[in-house]
Amino acid sequence: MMSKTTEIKTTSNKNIISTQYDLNKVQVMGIVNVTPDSFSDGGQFSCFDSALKQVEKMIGNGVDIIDIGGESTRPGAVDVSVQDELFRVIPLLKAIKSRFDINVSIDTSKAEVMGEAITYGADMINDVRALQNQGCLEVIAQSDIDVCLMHMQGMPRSMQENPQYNDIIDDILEFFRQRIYCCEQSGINKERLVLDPGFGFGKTLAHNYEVLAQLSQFNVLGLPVLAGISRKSMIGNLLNREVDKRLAGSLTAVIVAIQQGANIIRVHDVQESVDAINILKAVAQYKT
Ligand code: 7PJ
Repeated sequence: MMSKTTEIKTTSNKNIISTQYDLNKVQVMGIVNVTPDSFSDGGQFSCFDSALKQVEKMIGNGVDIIDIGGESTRPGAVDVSVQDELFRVIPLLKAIKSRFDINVSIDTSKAEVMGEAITYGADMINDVRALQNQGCLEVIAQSDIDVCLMHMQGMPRSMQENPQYNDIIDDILEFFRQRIYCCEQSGINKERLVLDPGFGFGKTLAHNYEVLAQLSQFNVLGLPVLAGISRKSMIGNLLNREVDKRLAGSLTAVIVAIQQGANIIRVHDVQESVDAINILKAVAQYKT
């Protein structure tokens, strides 16, 4: 069961300058949102039910990790209480773990949710606030699960107002170095960490494309890199497409991210993303 997670831990990327990459180790993380705003009817039961169906379908399509999110982190989103988040996420985690043999990541920034998620068998914590909230480092240090540390400038409510950087790549690298240091100081082994530049989190359209173009620079830290671009406004705003018309743009960005050394891609459209990876693999066989 843990073998897939182990793969994340052992994935190292030495292709900082060259465009070679280990396609066989690329992992697909499937997004399962259990926030009321991601379901048109908003009902808890149907939310749970349809989430479980979605998970089953993703597994059939070759997903490696299921990422469950109970807090909306969209620009302008308001805070969710611990109780609400637990209520949305934990029953689904339990249900998935009792039915399927699949790695589960919990997308949360709350120490209490992290603790419960660990108790009920989560394989990874995906934190858009990179364990900066109170108590998070301690909870993670007491466990042995993997953690995704994401970069965000500002907070969801206001992060898109006027993001500014000296040099976005250097600034994100410096953030990663600091967070890795804090993790290690707290007793969290570096081998447990995954890094994510956080597309759309306190970044203009130009910032997002610069990060995508330069993604391989984050491999210098020797940790797996996760890219979450699927259906985001960096696709929609560039192409002028509503959220349900962003598949072609999302897939193209996924392919670029993989060619730039991404080890994990976080996507809504698992089947299509696995297809894209399989095309890359077929081509890679004949590369000289
Ligand atoms: C990300 C995330 C991302 C990681 C969200 C959305 C917004 N976690 N959670 N990376 N985005 N690690 O999916 O559009 O990019 S929520």
